[in-house]
Amino acid sequence: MNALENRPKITGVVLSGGLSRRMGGQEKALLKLKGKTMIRYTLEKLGPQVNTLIINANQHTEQYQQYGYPVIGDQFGNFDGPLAGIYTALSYSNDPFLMVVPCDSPLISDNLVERLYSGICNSKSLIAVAHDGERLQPVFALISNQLNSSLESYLKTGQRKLDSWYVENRAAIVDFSDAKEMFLNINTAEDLVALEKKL
Ligand SMILES: Nc1nc2c(ncn2[C@@H]2O[C@H](COP(=O)(O)OP(=O)(O)OP(=O)(O)O)[C@@H](O)[C@H]2O)c(=O)[nH]1
Ligand SMILES: [Mg+2]
Repeated sequence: MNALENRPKITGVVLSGGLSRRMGGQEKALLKLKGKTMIRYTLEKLGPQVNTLIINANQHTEQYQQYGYPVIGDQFGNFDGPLAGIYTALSYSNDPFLMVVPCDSPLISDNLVERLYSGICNSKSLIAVAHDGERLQPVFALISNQLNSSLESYLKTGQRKLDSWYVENRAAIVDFSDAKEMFLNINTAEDLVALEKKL
């Protein structure tokens, strides 16, 4: 049976609500890598692993809408960081789980969601977050929709750090040290050129 039929529904969100300062303010998800925008790589990889896709972006909404998925802007703060995007997506989605990925890591693996979902099942935690063997990768996480109000309270206290919200909720940490290339993160024009050469 298909993995999607065996588990609760999952909305996938591509977080693309940042300012791309290290890219000189150019919306990095919309930059091309081998003729294809970075966000398209992410959407194509994540799409088959989830039931619904949404894009979280605060600028260039019309361009994002061309991918055919709902585009939602942050409902909290003003470029207050990735947790604001996660809160926005949790509020928007009615599915039991939200799969969060960033817009600037185009090499995500085909079994990312499956492995994080196993982390949830094995731990009974409401969050599973990826670890690359050296450090936590907090924008690669599977989060239960039950945590919507916990996150709202956390943000209202003025806190913005993903890591400490995960600790507060006893997130399960899932080891991806065997697949760490997926966390390659394109923040600068040099990063983009280097990956283009590698592919
Ligand atoms: N929704 C939302 N997402 C954000 C925000 N800031 C960063 N992100 C997302 O979080 C992920 C990691 O962001 P970074 O690469 O660290 O930051 P960035 O703002 O995109 O780029 P820099 O300005 O160069 O740091 C990316 O997918 C960003 O789009 C924000 O204020 N709101
Ligand atoms: Mg980044």
